[in-house]
Amino acid sequence: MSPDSTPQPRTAVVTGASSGIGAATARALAAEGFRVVCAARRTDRIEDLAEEIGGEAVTCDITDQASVDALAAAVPTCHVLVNNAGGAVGVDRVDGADVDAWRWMYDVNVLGLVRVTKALLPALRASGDAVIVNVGSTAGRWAYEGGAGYTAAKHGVKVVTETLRLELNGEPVRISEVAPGMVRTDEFSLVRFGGDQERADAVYAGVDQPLLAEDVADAIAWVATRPSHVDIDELVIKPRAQAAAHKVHRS
Ligand code: 8X3
Repeated sequence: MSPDSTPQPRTAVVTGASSGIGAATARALAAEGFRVVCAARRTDRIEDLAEEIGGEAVTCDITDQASVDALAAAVPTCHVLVNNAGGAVGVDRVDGADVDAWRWMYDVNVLGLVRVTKALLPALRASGDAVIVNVGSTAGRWAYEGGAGYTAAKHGVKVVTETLRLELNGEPVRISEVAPGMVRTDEFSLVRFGGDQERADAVYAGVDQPLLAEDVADAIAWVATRPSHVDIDELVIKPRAQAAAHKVHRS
């Protein structure tokens, strides 16, 4: 409460907010009444988004400790942290692994999440009632050929989430994982295939309605707005057409 007793909006931080699931989540949380801190590397994009939703833009590269420290310094109290930033590069088999690409995937998906979580935990604790939502993946549940650089990292997200839940037990900070399957966004597959639009489009070819970023954002906002005593450990969300990594109905 402010001195005049006007309720202050609760603060949410979303990483990777410049596009896709992150941008959609920032919008969904703003619609739920949060003041949303949009964090990402691309300043112009997050400034536009922050203006649209009445939030704040903080330029942040989660692979850089000083950048993450600056984000934490800008957020003294945080009620919701959505660790969304991440990504995949390549579809190397293990016997052809590009180790630098694998290192990048571990850094952005796992270490980046750890850097941000560690830096923001004091602000989350200070809120007295916080939720961390880690955006995992069905890649954190299933192996598939050519996927190990990414699936290993996303399995890492799952295990870090489970471990932190044990370590935070008794504190007013819940931790959840929302794990999407096939989501058609502008960038995920394009980045994975180094900008090859044809290969990126082929991922979704013939699939009747892959998930959209807004579908996942809706799930994240739901997880983040449960009553304080309700912890959603994990939520796996896929399109109807996808039963498993190798079982996708295509027309
Ligand atoms: C899910 C993407 O390609 O690993 O995040 O199924 S994929």
